[in-house]
Amino acid sequence: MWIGVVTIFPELFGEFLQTSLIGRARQSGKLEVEVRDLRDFTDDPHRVVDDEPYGGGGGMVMTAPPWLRAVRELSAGRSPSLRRVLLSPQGRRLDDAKVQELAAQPELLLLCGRYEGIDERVQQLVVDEEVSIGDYVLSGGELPAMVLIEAVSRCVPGVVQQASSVERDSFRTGLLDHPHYTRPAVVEGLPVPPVLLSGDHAAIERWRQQEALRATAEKRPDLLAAAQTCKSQDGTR
Ligand code: 4FV
Repeated sequence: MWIGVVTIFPELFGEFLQTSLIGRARQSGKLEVEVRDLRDFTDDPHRVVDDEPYGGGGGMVMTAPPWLRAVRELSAGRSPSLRRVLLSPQGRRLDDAKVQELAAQPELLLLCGRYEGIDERVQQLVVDEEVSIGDYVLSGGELPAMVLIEAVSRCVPGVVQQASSVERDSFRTGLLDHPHYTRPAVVEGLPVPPVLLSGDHAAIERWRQQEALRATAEKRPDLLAAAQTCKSQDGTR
């Protein structure tokens, strides 16, 4: 999978791309991430990328020409199915279904805005979709881009050693994850649930299912409702 990123702070991706899962995925060639500085696509001597908003009001807006040049130059030679994604609060909320959909694309180009945002005509001319990581405003699209890269990378075959653990991930099953325990067996008087020490794998699987359901009902009842709706829609009930 190839992921291009356009940002005015390419240095923010440094350690993130060298470390752990993403670092290994890039080393193994399963993932290629190309981070480009938007300022390299300006043609003015001061490499300016922002200007005052038409209509007044505070803050600055990112001007369109560098973005149009950047997206078109980075799209050249890429497959027609290249998905150009602008990270913004106006976007569709990122969830597991969207992660899986984006992970199925061979190539993604991520646009990271700053300031008050990017001139709207960029979205109209060279953006396929907007994605938001949540209903709050950040100072830039870089962290959302890293969230998306990490989530999508876990879906790339072979990136997560234990593929089964991805399949069992929260949300993939429509439920939250079951509780996890490891040594020591007693923590400040709190024991491990005995079934987990029983060696009875069928009983352990049943317990984990029950605990996943309980955690979901307790912490995210909306997920249960969604699971019910899906069930009724796909006629399995
Ligand atoms: C954001 C989000 C986000 C808005 C103005 C960058 C900032 C600044 N992106 N999900 N929430 N972006 O807050 O994706 O340009």
